[in-house]
Amino acid sequence: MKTITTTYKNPDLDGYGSAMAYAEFLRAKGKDATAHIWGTPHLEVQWLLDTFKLPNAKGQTDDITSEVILLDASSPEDLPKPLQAKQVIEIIDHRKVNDVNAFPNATSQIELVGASATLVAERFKKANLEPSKESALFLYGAIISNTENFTGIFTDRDKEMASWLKQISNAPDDLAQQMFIAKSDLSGNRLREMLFGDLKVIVIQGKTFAIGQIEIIGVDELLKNRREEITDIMREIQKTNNSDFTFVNFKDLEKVSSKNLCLDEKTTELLKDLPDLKFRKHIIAWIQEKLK
Ligand SMILES: [Mn+2]
Repeated sequence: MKTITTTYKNPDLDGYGSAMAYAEFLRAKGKDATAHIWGTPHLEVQWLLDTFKLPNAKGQTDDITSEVILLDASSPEDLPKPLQAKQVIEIIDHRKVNDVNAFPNATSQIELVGASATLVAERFKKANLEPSKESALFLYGAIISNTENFTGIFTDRDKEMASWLKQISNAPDDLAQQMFIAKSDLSGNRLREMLFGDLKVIVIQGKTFAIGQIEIIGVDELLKNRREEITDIMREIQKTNNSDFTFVNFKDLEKVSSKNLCLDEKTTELLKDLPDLKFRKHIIAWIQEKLK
């Protein structure tokens, strides 16, 4: 039986790297496993692949008979089409809001660590297996990226796995810095691609929210120089998704601060008493609570 490891479409490094490394883990266990990725991965993924000449995942597939393992994702809407929920036999994720019950044949490991990559690394460690240099770099990069180099959300388990993986991968000491600079390059069309690529559309109390997210070094400069362009893209996002509320969360990776740019008065009004929440998922949770 073939096994597909995958994650949500247009993945970040945690999704991509976890799928790649877990396929390697399964192959070491004698399984016929391959990572398949849908859409366009985030810039940081492409940067890591190019800079370190890492192997690419396979592209999308219409194989609806193989077993599927879902990483860094745990809701049916995250499952790339045309894969079926019943194909999924295992889920490894680190988010609180999940929907594992929608997968009738899956076992799941959901633990609130900083990255799914940490959970995958721990699988290697527990099985006394050492990941290849390439997989170690995928997982290390994913932990660094997801925890914003240990300035965001993380646990001791993430720290422990990161130092183990850094040794194996022989990653440069300034990998985080290099990666953050690379993903901050939103020149030309990249800005639009980033806004559309990392868009969360969610319905809360019957209202559609379209929430973009930009995590870069240099938020102030970006807002100063390209504000109008960003507003135009937000208008386009609103039209495409027919969203009632539209805003973008800008997180500065150097200053460890965040700002929200709202498309209209109504959205500004809704967010006016938002406390200092840096992460999109926390902002969403706050809105869910507020509109209850
Ligand atoms: Mn993740």
